[in-house]
Amino acid sequence: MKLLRYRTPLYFLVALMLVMPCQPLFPAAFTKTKVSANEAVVILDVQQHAGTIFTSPVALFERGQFNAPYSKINGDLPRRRFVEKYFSSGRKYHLIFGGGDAGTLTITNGYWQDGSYAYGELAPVAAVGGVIRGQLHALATNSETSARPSIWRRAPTADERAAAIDLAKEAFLQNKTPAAALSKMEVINLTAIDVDGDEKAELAGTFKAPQARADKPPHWLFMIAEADSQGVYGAAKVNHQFNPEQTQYPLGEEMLVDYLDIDGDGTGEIVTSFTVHDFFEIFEIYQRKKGKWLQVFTGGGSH
Ligand SMILES: [Ca+2]
Ligand SMILES: [Ca+2]
Repeated sequence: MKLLRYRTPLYFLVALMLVMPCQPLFPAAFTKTKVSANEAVVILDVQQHAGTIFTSPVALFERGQFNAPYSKINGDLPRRRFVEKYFSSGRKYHLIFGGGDAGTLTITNGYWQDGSYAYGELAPVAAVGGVIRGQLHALATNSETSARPSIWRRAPTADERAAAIDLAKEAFLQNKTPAAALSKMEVINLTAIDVDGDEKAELAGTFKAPQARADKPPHWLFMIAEADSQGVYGAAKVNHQFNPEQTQYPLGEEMLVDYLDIDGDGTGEIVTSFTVHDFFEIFEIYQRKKGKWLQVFTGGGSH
């Protein structure tokens, strides 16, 4: 009995000694497993000008939500942390173009002091070698599963283009754009994509209706158009911009970046870039939910 009373506390002491150093490890190990299972998907914009690959953050997707890459209201630290985590030299991302796996982006140098951006190198698949430049951006992500099985992005056919122009004019009229401006409407960009993998094109277009006076700001329209079962296109989402007081151009111009299925529901989310103050870009993400396109995110960018 005495022995037992002696040995019991010793046993507990030894057990405690064994457990104590382990205790902090259990929550840490558990947390680590949990974080990697729910690791944030980062979405990056990729562009190329004069041979230089430039990337900036679009958004983070975590726990079913699209979030800003970092807080812009809490000083430099959140931006620095983002850049140190995602734009560290040598970090590799899946390059996405036409919704599909387009190769690899490797970060060479990241910068946080005057924004959040990085330079990098592309190892593109043959189909997109040299294509991603100027107006044509791509996306990059750490997600293994966001890409379509194949790249699907092309210029519209004559019929698709004619349908999109009619729909854009209609949408401009609904937004009270003067007929005089409409007569000079320009197609800035029109791209056929396939967000749902049915091999039928959805159209993403940017349109500009200039005012009579060249020094006055234009009306802008970004439109997603989808065909019905008869192949007749309708405007599925319209974003009209008119900023009559603006002095800087091209404020309001919204352009397709590309698309990828971030949440894995089988329909690609469409990412656009939007020129704002001082020519800096922010990004929009459109998601089709129950047949309707919703603007689910605005933000990101290098500044
Ligand atoms: Ca389709
Ligand atoms: Ca999706």
